[in-house]
Amino acid sequence: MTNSRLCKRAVETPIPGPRLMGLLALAFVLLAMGLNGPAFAAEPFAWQLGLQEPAGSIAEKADSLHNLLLVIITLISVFVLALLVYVCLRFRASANPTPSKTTHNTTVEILWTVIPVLILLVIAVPSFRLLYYMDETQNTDMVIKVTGNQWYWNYEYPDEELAFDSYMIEAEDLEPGQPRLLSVDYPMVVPAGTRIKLLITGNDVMHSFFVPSLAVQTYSIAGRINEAWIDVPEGKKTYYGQCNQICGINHAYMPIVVQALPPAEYATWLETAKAEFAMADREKILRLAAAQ
Ligand SMILES: [Cu+2]
Repeated sequence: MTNSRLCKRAVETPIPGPRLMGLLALAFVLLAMGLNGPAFAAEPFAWQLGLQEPAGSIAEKADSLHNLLLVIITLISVFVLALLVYVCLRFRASANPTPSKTTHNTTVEILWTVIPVLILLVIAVPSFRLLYYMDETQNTDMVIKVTGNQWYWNYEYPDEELAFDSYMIEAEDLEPGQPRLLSVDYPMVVPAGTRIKLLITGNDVMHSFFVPSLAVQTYSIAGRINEAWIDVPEGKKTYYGQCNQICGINHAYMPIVVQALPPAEYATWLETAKAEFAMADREKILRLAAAQ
């Protein structure tokens, strides 16, 4: 297409009126609301607006803090924009030919120092409350050790003496209903309605254990163990996440799947997992080594 034809088309295309733009915006919002993901899985969905639906007490608190901040930053942005527009119109050269030479105004200076400090204090209270809440790893029911590797995760259940690797399922091997780039062969299975302490570490480069709906995002660093906890709600549900620390060529291909099962189903899974993923009997290995 030549330039002149492009220009012609641009001229011919009518600019949508404000009413049409409003309708489009409304349609967009309705579409985003209607395209919610399935209730049994926590994953991103097409045309998503905002955060994933929060799961568990940490995510709910993080979500409400996010919503509070959104209101505050919107009000501040609108206020600053209104000031800018007012200044541009009121003090433009034609409307204000002899500008004032004022350089200081004590009242205004005190106000623009004190008000932001007060806003920051208002934000700090719920923010610190959430930080300390996320730190309460002592009130948990069980422990899972999570190890980031290039490029897969390893989940270890120290109390059950089992551990297994979790690899992404390639696109051609996906079964119907399994999301692409998010499904794994062996998910981290957890009992629903429990608080789980995560011990997150790494085996090579830095990774990050990130499950948005559970509001956990913790670095996995070799030689260091980071603590976090998740509050898995009641009900059978799958929570999807990804490594979100750029960790090499297959960074995008080490998703995280947390599969919450009701207690009875979890117990059944535990039996099969123990048979399949039992860790080596350390005592036996040491005895054998000593006998040689
Ligand atoms: Cu990684």
